[in-house]
Amino acid sequence: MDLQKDRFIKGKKVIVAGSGISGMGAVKLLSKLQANIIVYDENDKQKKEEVEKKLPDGVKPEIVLGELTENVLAEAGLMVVSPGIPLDALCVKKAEEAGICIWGEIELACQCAKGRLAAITGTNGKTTTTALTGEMLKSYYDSTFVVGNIGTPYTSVALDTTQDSVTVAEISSFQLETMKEFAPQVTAILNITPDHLNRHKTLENYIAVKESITKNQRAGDTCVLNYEDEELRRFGEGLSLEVVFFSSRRRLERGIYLEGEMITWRTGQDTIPIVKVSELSIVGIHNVENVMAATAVAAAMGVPMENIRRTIRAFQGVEHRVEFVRNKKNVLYYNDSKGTNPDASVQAIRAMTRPTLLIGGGYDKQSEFDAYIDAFEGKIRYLVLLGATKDKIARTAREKGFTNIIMVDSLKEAVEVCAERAMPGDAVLLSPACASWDMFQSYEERGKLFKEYVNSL
Ligand code: UMA
Repeated sequence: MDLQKDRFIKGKKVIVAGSGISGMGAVKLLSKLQANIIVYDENDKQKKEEVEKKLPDGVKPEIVLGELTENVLAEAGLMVVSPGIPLDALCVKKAEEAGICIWGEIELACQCAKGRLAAITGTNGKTTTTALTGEMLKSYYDSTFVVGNIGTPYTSVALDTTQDSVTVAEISSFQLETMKEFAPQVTAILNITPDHLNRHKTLENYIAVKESITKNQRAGDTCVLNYEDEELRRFGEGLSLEVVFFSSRRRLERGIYLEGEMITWRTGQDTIPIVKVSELSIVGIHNVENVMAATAVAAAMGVPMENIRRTIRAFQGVEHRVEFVRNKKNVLYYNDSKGTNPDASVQAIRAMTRPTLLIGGGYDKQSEFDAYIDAFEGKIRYLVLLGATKDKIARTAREKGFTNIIMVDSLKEAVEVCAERAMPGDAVLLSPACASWDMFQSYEERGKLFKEYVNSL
């Protein structure tokens, strides 16, 4: 590792591609390793001063916006790529042609971090599972880090880790594409349903990239998998690792499953009751699965079962994931801005127990919305649509006989329309089934604005 760092980093020219939060994390780490940093961002609509404001204190790298020229590429040894930049982006292609080594931001962090690492991926549930696993680790270990797609770049804390640290990372398919030596001791793949197909092109590519999370694991390492996902079951049966399966639908010979109300773990000899479903504050069967996965990951990281139980009972969930916002005139408002693909939103719709006004639509990832509409099951009173996908979703809904559709131009208008039409006893749910990037910086911004509009009703 030190060899790699010396070769590519200390005193060397390193290009950080992307000036978002990953890029800034990478700059922080690279400046401590005394690299000669260039921050590159394709977006030339932003000003250099805006990028400067985001930089860590006292760090003044060169900033290049727009075109990546040969001059900038000359003599660079490494390009650290942010997850939002696809590998076929022009800047990456140019760097490759110039013989520059390409690392993702997570790979850079792994090359520099110490201690043990658990990495969690999957199409849905990874933020909740990572947050819960993080709480379990914190209940037992003094030095715990919770990083990755959840919002804290791994690079921003990698140099604070020690041999005694434990880290749990939420890892997206975008981040997996650029892994080289990334080797977590424990991994989990929660589920795989079609997502980000505009980037990965085919479902096969997307599955392969998700499963590559295990590629550098060694005998004795653990991989936690959802038995009810046929692809993952097949994958797990072929792995020569310690595989822990979990299932919310059947009893397993070995693994974690539901025995009536009780989440139960059957190991070789023992049957261990964990907690009852009624003890969870987070709702829905998908959250039972998240609890099962977090339990398996934390146990593999050495957390005693008593700490795991205590943490599960106290866990209140994460922001933007079926988050209760407000009760106004007996209408309950929920923020599920993190419903960024149809499958995530299906889970949120299923978790609703009242007649619901649903706000959907957003950035076009070329998803299909049949499952989203099928999940309505007579429960959705109005579908309020906005964003790039609104016509596509409306078409699918009409084809399936759902016509209570209202088109709006902004999230504010969506909230107002819902407030006008909702009756006491209803719920209003923002669960767009789409990413936010057509109208907002991020799903967090979308969720925060939703809460602001709801709270000012
Ligand atoms: N950019 C380019 N060229 C491109 C694309 C982007 O220069 O071709 C620039 C943009 O102009 C922008 C910067 O790159 O200035 C943004 O980089 P980024 O998109 O990688 O975003 P970050 O702010 O670094 O946030 C990323 C993750 N974003 C994405 O993967 C899109 C965050 O996940 C993550 O929390 C953060 O790193 C820390 O690890 C968000 C997300 O939506 C939550 N993730 C997707 C998901 O969960 O479905 C994968």
